[in-house]
Amino acid sequence: MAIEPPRPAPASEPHQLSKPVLDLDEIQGDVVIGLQKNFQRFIFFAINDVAQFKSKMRGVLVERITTSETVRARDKELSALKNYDLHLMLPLVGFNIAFTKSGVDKLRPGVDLGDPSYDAGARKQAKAIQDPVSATGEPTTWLPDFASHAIDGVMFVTGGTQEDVDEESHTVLALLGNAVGISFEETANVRPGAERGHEHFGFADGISQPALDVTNLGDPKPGQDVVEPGLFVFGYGSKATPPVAWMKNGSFMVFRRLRQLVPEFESYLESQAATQSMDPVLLGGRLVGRWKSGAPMELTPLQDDIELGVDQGHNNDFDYSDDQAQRRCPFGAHIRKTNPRRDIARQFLDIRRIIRAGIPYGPEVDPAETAAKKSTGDRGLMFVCYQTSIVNQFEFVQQSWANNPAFVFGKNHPDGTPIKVVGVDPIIGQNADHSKERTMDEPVPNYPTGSLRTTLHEPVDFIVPTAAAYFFVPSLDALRNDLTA
Ligand code: N7H
Repeated sequence: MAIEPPRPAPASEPHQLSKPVLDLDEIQGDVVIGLQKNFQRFIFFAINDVAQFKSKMRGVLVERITTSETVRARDKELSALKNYDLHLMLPLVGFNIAFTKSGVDKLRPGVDLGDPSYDAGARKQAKAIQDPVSATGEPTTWLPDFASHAIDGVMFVTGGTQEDVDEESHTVLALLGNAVGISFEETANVRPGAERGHEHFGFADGISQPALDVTNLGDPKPGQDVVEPGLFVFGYGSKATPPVAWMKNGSFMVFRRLRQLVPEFESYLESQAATQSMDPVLLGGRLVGRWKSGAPMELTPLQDDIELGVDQGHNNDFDYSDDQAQRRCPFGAHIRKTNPRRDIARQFLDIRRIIRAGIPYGPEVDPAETAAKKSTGDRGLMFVCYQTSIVNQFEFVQQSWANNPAFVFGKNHPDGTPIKVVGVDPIIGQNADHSKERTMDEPVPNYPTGSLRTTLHEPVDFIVPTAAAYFFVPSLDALRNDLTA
């Protein structure tokens, strides 16, 4: 297998010799580490003048791209300054760019990047992943403004403040001039105050990611599975020889704008918990697999543990292997459905992993919405994930795991009888065609020791897909040469 030439390693670390070195100067910053972001502007665009776009990209824009190396250096600076609150003052502007199939076709007509789902695009794939679609397969819940415009690419502009993001967005758009037209744009932002780092249902996010088996991204955290880098970046490991040579140091990106029905979710927790004589906070945690603090059910099933929630040395250090009767974390919980850890063999797990880089969007819940138990504001998650196969990674997790009520397979009740319906993922599972009743096997009220159980009924999809697109995120070299020749 051809990999990057290994860097000479000290004699005391012979095991390092076979590991690849990621070319962090070539990989865009959001892919393997994640751009630092309080605010993120998503600028979806169409290329109107190919020659002009190529010349601006090659000439000036590529120099503005934030690489993974820059992101890594900023992370180091930030952690050094954390105790002094000075990190808030660092200039953290980031800029990345990616292209849909139609965008790549304009820049390199006829090239095939080898991923059928990328080729088809998110709109055509909506039906396959059971998003709500019309009889003709058109998504029915997408924002008309997004759905009605052609999208050749997206620019991510990130920063510490709204002003920084506005300024950089203005600069890159001015540089591009008439070369592009804006199809849709929106600024997302982390939630305020103590909710920072939490998504709109209130749960801490961005805790668990796969670690890459490379020499130059630091050591894995306890509990973090180490996986081969070819699953996320072309040019390494299993993807040492990409379908097209210039895909090296690139990645596929999935974008989904997921509206979250927060008052509806809260009100469901209240009413359902009442029927089970349990605390709604606990029920919420069991649907997700973590308490709001981030503390995993697997390690603290009966009460939240705020210190554990933020303790990166422990908050991801579990693998379900000693919880085969789902006494601690339900098989159907969101994080167990989307990363079943040792519920399945590594050879079937690693190939499905994704690197997530989402950010919340929209206003906080209004008291009137809480009172009415109904969303009027539009809020949710700009879900972003990276992988080298959209069909085998994101789509597989969404369709064959989250939406599939039978997954995880082969689990038994404490009396040894098979569990037929583990449940649709209560957070992201889509059941738009109502082909199956949404239920989840839930060993309440007498977990973690008893053998009684109940079935939770989930009448609503609490997440509504309102936009989606599939992109390729090229290396800087490809942007300087192959895509702009
Ligand atoms: Fe999920 N949530 O708030 O409930 N997610 N997610 N996700 N998600 C995770 O462990 C959430 C979505 C994964 O390794 C946490 O970092 C919400 C999609 C995976 O143990 C929380 C939305 C897909 C993991 C949420 C949403 C995934 C994960 C715990 C949409 C893929 C890691 C924090 C609005 C198809 C699992 C953490 C692991 C974790 C929530 C979307 C997948 C709190 C609200 C679309 C792989």
